Amino acid sequence: MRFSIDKARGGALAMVAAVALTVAGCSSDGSSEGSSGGSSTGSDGGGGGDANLAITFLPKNLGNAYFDTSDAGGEKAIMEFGGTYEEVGPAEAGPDAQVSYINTLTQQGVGGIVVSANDPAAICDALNEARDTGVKVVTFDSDTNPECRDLFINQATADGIAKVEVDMIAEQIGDEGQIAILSATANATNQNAWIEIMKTELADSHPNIELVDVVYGDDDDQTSFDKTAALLQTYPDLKGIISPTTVGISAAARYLSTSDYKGKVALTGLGTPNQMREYVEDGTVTEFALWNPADLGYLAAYAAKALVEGEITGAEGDSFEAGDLGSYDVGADGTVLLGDPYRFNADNIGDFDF
Ligand code: RAM
Repeated sequence: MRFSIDKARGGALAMVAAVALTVAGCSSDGSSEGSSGGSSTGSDGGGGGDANLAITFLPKNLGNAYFDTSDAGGEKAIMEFGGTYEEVGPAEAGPDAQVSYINTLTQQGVGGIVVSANDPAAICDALNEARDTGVKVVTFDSDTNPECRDLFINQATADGIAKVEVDMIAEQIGDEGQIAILSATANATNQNAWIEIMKTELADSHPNIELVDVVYGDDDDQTSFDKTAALLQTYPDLKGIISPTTVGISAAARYLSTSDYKGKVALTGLGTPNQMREYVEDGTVTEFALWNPADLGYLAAYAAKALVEGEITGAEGDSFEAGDLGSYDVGADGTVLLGDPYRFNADNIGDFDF
């Protein structure tokens, strides 16, 4: 079975290796400022002559299994090409929570920052100040406005991600009834783009499904759990929930699994197999989707390397090598596409470990 569908040469191996790295413990503690909060591996320089291959990953927040896996993929790539890996980030996802980390990285003179943005605009000034000093900026997972970064590594098209989620909920509730969305933070670029397309897709192709509410769990486990409980109380006829965030869907599944709603209210969206396995096995969840976060981080690290080494500028038509994943092209708006979303269910979830 191929996972990152078009580009999976060695992708499964990268995934397994990345899981091993995650288990080995690459993530940072949740509170420290700047690079002191991150782990550091690899060695300086080696792969790029004089190029500054000190590359730091800055996730939306620390303590999120999705980013543990994606950033481990980045670490694997950086170790392959002989750079220096670090991960820093805020304990809680918030629109400008990453600004102080970006400023510190700029002062430290890193070569590249790989960041998933909690807000399309709030970190722009800090990123552009970094770029003015020569730092290359790659967004991955959740973009900023395009003028604030050199490249965006997109996990899958927004249309594809929105459509798979709408298709899954429609299949699970018989294409009719009330549904709600439990999202991440209210400003998240990625979730907001997907939600807008989901609304259009529902209106165009599923006239008997009514989206009654969109609520925000802030990519915080307890907030997402509480928002799930509130949704079920507020809407007694609710037939299903879409949660386009790995934090939200796992918290919602945990709530449903011990409630009277288990097996009656459908839950789907975007999750990691390891966080969702028990809820698929106990019948709380039928099917959900995601891409390979380890491949996403791995690709983003190689993109940063290509920028730092001056091999590409991020212009449309540029192409670069991404280790085991092969060659990638830069598309419109400085975007590189990883692949397609993938559906996980009882038949295949045992094949995955991340
Ligand atoms: C959460 C984050 C991340 C998103 C995944 C699906 O981990 O919000 O940005 O891509 O869910």
